Amino acid sequence: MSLDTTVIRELAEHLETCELQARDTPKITLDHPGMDWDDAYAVQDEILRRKLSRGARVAGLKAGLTSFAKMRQMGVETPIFGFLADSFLVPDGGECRHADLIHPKVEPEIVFVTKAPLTGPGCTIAEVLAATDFVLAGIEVIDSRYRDFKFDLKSVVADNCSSSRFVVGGIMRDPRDLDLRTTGAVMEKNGRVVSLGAGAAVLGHPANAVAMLANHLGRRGAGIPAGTLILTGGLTEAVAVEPGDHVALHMQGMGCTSLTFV
Ligand code: 0L1
Ligand code: MG
Repeated sequence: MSLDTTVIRELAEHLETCELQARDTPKITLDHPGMDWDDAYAVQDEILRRKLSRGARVAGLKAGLTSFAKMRQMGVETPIFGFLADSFLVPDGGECRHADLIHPKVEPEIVFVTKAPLTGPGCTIAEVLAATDFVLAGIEVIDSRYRDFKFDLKSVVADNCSSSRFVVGGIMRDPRDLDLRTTGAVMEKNGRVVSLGAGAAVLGHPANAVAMLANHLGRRGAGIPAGTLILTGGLTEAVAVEPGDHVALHMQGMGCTSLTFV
């Protein structure tokens, strides 16, 4: 760690205020160029602590930048991890207020829900599949707090990986019945196809994103509890949305999931 506790707290307050007030900010590493990965995750942890202290609950966890398309879009090679608060959840088919966000984008994701704890390091894709209760379709709405998307990876991690809203579908599937590598996804905006992909786009198999999350948490002395919902990362590049846009995700074998920006 290179930043002291006071600075970590100030950065968390700043970034969370930007999130809650839909205000953008220059990336935080401009003022703190020595910020390391532990500092970045400590800022994210402090944002979580602030939300929990006001009565929020953790609705799930997420892996980000797990697809080759997203890595290319961002010019990076490492996934990142964040949390989902209950206030981020939008009901399937529901509305999301665009004015509450800065410059939102949507991405199609395969969602895992665990039935047994997972711990790392050394967690494998086989352990993830054995510990998975069911999978669902999901749309993540990301909304980086950084002005004009000018950020670096540590700033993004501190900003809880741009987490903002998410929707999950209602059709639960047993991963044993599916080949998640070839599970196809088609995302439409206002009835027009804007992105399409398959599960293998996420690290070869989306369960790998869950294993990497367990290994990441294991290095920090934590794990994935049973009953955790996990967004495994966009199968495609993220797509910008405007007020009035209707976004629908058709995930093979998992039905259609949607939301409208109002
Ligand atoms: O969910 C994610 O893939 C995180 C993306 C973080 C960077 C961005 O805001 O585009
Ligand atoms: Mg995502």
